[in-house]
Amino acid sequence: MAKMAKILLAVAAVVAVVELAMATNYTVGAPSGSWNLQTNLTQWAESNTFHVGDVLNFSYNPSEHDVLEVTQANFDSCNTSNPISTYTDGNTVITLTEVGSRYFICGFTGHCSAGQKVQINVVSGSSTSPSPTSGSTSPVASPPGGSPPDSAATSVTAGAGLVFGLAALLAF
Ligand SMILES: [Cu+2]
Repeated sequence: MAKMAKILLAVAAVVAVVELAMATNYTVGAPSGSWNLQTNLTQWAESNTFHVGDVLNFSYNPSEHDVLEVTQANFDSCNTSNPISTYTDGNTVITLTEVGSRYFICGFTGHCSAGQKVQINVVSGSSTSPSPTSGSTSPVASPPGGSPPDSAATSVTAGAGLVFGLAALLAF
C-alpha cells in the first residue's frame, strides 16, 4: 500500500506541475511597459508565446485608455467604430480560450494609430515544451546529503522535487 501511495503522490505532483506550466497570466506590456502609448506592444507580443488557457491582463488608467477587441480588418485600419467587445474597467482580464489570433486596440482618439494595439496569436495549450519559468522558486538549497526517500512527498512544489520524487518511486 505504501508503494501505491507513493505512485499517487507522484501522479499528483505531475498534474500540479503540468497545470502550473499550462496557464500563464500575462500583464500586457510587462515587465518594462504597460497598455499605453510608450510600450512597443508588437515587440512584447512577439517575445511571448500564448497558449490556450493563458490570461491577458490589461492594466491602465480608464481616463486615459480603454481596450477594444476588434476584427483583423479593424485592427489593421484602427477602426474603433464597431468593436467585438469594449472594456473600460482599468483592469481588463481576457482568457485565451481557443487557438487563433485576437486583436486589441485602444479606443481613445489617435492611440491605436500611435501604436497602442496588439495582436495575440494563441497556440495549442497541449504542448509540453519545456518552460523557462520554473527553477527560480527555491533559492534555499536542500539539506546537505539530500533527504531520505520517505520524505519525497514533501518536495512536490519544485520541479527538482518532482524529479526527486520520481527517483524515489523508482527506488522502491
Ligand atoms: Cu490609449
